Amino acid sequence: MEFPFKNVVVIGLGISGLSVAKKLNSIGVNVLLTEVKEDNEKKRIAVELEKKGIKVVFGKHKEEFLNVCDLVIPSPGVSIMEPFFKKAKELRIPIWSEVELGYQFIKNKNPMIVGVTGTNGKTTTVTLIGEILKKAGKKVKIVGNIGYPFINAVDNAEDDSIFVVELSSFQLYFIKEFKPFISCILNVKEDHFDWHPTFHDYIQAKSRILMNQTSNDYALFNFYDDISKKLSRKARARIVVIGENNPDYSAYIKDNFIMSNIGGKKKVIELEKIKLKGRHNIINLMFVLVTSQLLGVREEIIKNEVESFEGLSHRLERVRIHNGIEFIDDSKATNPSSLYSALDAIEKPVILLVGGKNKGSKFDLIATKLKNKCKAVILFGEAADEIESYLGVLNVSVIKEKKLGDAIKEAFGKAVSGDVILLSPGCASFDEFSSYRERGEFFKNEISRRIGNENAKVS
Ligand code: UMA
Repeated sequence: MEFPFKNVVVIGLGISGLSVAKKLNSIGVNVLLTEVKEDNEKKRIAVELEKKGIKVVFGKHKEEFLNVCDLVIPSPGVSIMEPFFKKAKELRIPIWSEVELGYQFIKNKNPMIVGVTGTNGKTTTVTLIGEILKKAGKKVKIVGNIGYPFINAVDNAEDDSIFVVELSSFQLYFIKEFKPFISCILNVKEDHFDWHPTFHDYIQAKSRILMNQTSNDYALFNFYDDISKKLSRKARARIVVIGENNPDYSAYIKDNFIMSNIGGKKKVIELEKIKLKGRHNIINLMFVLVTSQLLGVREEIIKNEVESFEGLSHRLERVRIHNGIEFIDDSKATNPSSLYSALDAIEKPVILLVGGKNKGSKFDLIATKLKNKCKAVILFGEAADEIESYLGVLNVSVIKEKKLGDAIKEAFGKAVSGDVILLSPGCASFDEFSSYRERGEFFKNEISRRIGNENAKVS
């Protein structure tokens, strides 16, 4: 491909920015990489990049960088409220996300792309679709928000490769031509108020997954979810509906089976055979089923993969059972709606560990759920006081701790046989940890430490 831009400013030296800078540099584009945070690791990487001719500037994203610039590619984590964008727009400099850049490199090959977005459940859905396609013998690239930039997968893509792309609102915000053959909007709940100025802005960003699709493409919607359902009105692609017991829908639940209408009405997956917990996961599986069927995968393969899938780490992951107490790591629940789904999925009395760094979410809808489901609520981290203010009016008794470690200690003191100790924070982890993964691992290690490995019984 003849790349049309000579001078590109890349914002952020993380996974995304690093991949973009290297790719553009490899095709002879002048890259200036601007990064606010200067630490030893980033300085080390910067030295390597400078050797290749990539200019790295630490500190504020200065407007003067735009003087010699014909394209800006921000990392997903750079909020739309960053003033640099305003200036770039004033100067009419195009802004692309890394996903758009990746698309530009392969668009002439008419690529087969499955794009999955939604507030919760994206990684689970994308992973399972990818696994099923692999089992069916397809050449699959699982990329995007899952942690592997799209741009890294374009070089060795073959004509019959299928890209399964996890898409955050941050990545969709700056697409231009990116067009999936199959789009999935799993659900849209309040989240990321630290990036988007309003919920409307977040919804708009999610809906951009539809904007370049045509009547040759498919758009899958979740009719259990009000906003996903509403967004179906924007679709130009063929609409595929996932929903509750309605035989006109493409996938629905009946007689304890996930039913499919693709290629004739039939029962495909028996709910009892599914290992994943929670209603929200059944909906994710319906998306997986329909997407795989649309791509021509045999039912038997889909059924086997879905039934044997035990879920991903830190997502309602049963860590162990000890003395009748079950420990569940749901550290990936970084917003209230995800916490809600977790509580919905658990039948036993819950001792809940909730808190961390709030992303501007409200906890009012969760409050009643907490009151009904939780035996004890242990708040921790920066958001503890704020969450407490939502619970106060409901007379839910809470304990507050500064650190997760202390909250876990409290939970051990409260739990008896038959209880669940659930880490489902409803908040980001960045006040105490570098990621939800690190927070989840800390939880698991603390449990092991407190129980002692030899006593622990995993079942
Ligand atoms: N930075 C700036 N200026 C800013 C903001 C950030 O210079 O205004 C710098 C940071 O100091 C840091 C770098 O930019 O050095 C980080 O960029 P980033 O936060 O975009 O992180 P990456 O490492 O590039 O990872 C990104 C996605 N991160 C986010 O969306 C926050 C990863 O999704 C994604 O896996 C990766 O690209 C590959 O595509 C993570 C995520 O948390 C998992 N996503 C959100 C979520 O799932 O809720 C949307």
